[in-house]
This record gives sequence, structure tokens and C-alpha cells, in this order.
Amino acid sequence: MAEENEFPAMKNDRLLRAARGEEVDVVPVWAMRQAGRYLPEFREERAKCDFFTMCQTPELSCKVTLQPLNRFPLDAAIIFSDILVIPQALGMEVEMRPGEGPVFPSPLRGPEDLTKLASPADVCSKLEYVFDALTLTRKELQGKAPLIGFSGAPWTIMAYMIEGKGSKTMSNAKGWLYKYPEASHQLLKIITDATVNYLVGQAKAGAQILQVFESHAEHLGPDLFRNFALPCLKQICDEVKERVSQLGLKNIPMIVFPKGGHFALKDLAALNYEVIGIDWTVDPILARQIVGPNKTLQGNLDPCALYADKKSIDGAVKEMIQKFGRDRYIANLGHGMYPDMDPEHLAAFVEAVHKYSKK
Ligand code: 1CP
Repeated sequence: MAEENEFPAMKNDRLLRAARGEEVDVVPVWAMRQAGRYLPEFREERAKCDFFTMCQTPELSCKVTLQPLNRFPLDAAIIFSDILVIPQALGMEVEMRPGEGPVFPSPLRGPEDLTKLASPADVCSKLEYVFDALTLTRKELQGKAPLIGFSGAPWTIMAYMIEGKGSKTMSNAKGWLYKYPEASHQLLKIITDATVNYLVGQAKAGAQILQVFESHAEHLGPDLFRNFALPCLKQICDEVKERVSQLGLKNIPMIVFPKGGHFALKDLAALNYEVIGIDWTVDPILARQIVGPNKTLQGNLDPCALYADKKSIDGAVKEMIQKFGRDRYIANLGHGMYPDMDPEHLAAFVEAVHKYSKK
């Protein structure tokens, strides 16, 4: 376990302060997928190396995690990795195919395949490389910004394990929920237990805040969400916080991001996550009414707004901050950046957040 005093003192902790509901000088800002192919220096590294080899090499993961922070005054770094390292650690093969994204050559076909998965108790021994990358990156950051660790949420991970790749309908994975509810709960339990171990490992290694990506919330209506997603999200938050406290570490703030899950905001507000991320389809004023005053909101500019000219980006950010207000707020996009975006337009986004949120 990395000791807190091994790490450089924080020079900028506004993201952590905003997550805890404390006062900030300006609203903190970062962007989902801020380390990625829109940066030429990322593409240069990626051209030399397979995606998962990059994730598995702490020096490379650290290098590309820091790339966006070397360019822009971002208020957080997010460790370069992927949510699909959990299925890999459970014994499944995942390939990153150019132009296609992640593909599982042998996805789960039916409940009988569950016996092939490794024990959730063993995942951490296979994910040491992520922990090493976190410890190294936290040191290299020199306190410039907090380091975000992350995982996928169990339903989102289950969907990839069954579909074998991205899907418009998630009909195979949703088919499991209707055909094999018991086996679905078993699979979700395996993923949930693995994720708790993994996130506790990340906290021990130096992650300062943890985001759980429920990227496929949109495929579940309120009922399926309550039955198959919400209990796992609750267990993850409660168990991670409990185990981090048992280790004598200070409370680690947690973010839940239910992409497309506007219908779940009220239920999520009842859990212990300090921060709820919203995508661009949710009106910030309505989100605040639903979650109440005691949660920090994160979001939610339409990523495609970064295709507009810089002046329009400036105007859109001004409006966004007016709607969210400057308290209990972390500025972000409503989802990840795309590879064809102009890095200078992210610069305009970050600059506008700081400009319009000064006291
Ligand atoms: O700055 C960062 O955010 C970098 C770290 C990061 C994160 C947080 C990557 C690198 N992936 C993720 C999370 C992730 N991975 C999510 C949750 C966020 C989201 O909703 O986008 C998801 C769903 C994945 C799965 C995944 N990995 C996809 C989507 C597949 C689909 O069609 O559903 C893709 C395309 C990837 C590949 C990937 N992951 C990360 C990068 C930079 C890339 C591009 C691949 C490459 O360089 O070849």
C-alpha cells in the first residue's frame, strides 16, 4: 500500500473540494477521454504500441495520462486504462481492433459459461499494473491535480461480456436479464465483488477519487435499473468506503456516471456517492431539483459542442455554469471526447470554465 506521505503535497485540490461540497476558488474542470486519440502526442505513442500493452506498462500509462495536463490547466488527471480490464482479469480475452473498438472473441453464451470465470478474489493480483501506474502517476503529477481512478459499473461490464463488443440494442445482454434473471444476478455479483476489490486496490495505490462508469444505463428502464444496476452500484460505494476506512485511509470521494440514465437520478441520489455525473440530455436545473442540495453534480456539455468555434464554446460554457451554479459542481463534457476533435477547442472549454466561475 502506498503511504499518503510518499506523495507530493497537493497544489490544486479543487476537484476534491468540490466533490466534498467545500468552497472552491473556481469550478474544477476535466474531460472524459481527455487522454486519447484527439491528441497527436497520444497517437504517436499509440502507433508504437498495442492498446492493452499501453495500459499494462505503467510508464506508458503514466506518460499518456499526463499528456493532456501538460497542455491544459485541467483540474484532474484520469488514469489511462479501460473498464474492460475487469473482464480480462476474470479470465476473458479482449482485443482492441483498429476501427472497431474492443472485441471479445469468446463472449459469454449462456449461464453455463459462468463457471469459466476466475474468482473475484483473484482479480487484484492480475491488475497490479494498474496499481503501479496509479502510484507512479500520482508521484509524477507533483500535486498539480488529483488523480482519478475508475471502473465500469457491473451492468455495463456484463453487457460487454455477453455482447462481445459495443451494441446498439444490447439485446443479447438484455435477453439474459429477462431469460436468466438468476444467472444475471450471479454474474453481476461476480463483477461487483471484483470491482470492489479493484477500486479498493486503486485507493491503496494512490487514486484520490473514483469514478464508476455506468455507460449503458440508457438501455435499462427504471425497473430493470432498480433490479439489476442500482443494488450493485450501492454495494460498490458502501463496501469501498467501508474497506478504505478499515485500512485507515481517509474517505475517498466517489462519482457515479449513469450515461443515459436520467430516470435513475433520484435513486442514485439516495446512495453514498458524493458526485453524480450527468450527460447532455439532462437539464442541469432539473437534475439539481431531483438530487437535492447535498450532491455534487458533474457535467454536462454536449461533447459535439467542441466542434463549434471557440467563441461559441465560450458562450455555451457561460450558459452551462449559469445553470449549474458554482457550488457543488465539477465541469465536464456529457460524455467522452472524440478522436477528430481539435485540442485547442478543449483548451477553450477549460479556459471558459475557469473564467466564468471566478468569484
Ligand atoms: O482520458 C481517459 O478517459 C482515458 C482512459 C479511458 C477511460 C476512462 C479509456 C481509454 N477508456 C475509458 C473508459 C471506457 N472504456 C468506457 C467508459 C466511458 C465511456 O462511456 O466512454 C467504456 C464504455 C469503454 C469501452 C471502450 N474502450 C470503448 C467503447 C466501445 C463501444 O463501442 O461500446 C472503446 C472504443 C474503448 C477503447 C479506448 N479506451 C480508451 C481509449 C483511449 C480508447 C481508444 C482505443 C485506441 O486508442 O485504440
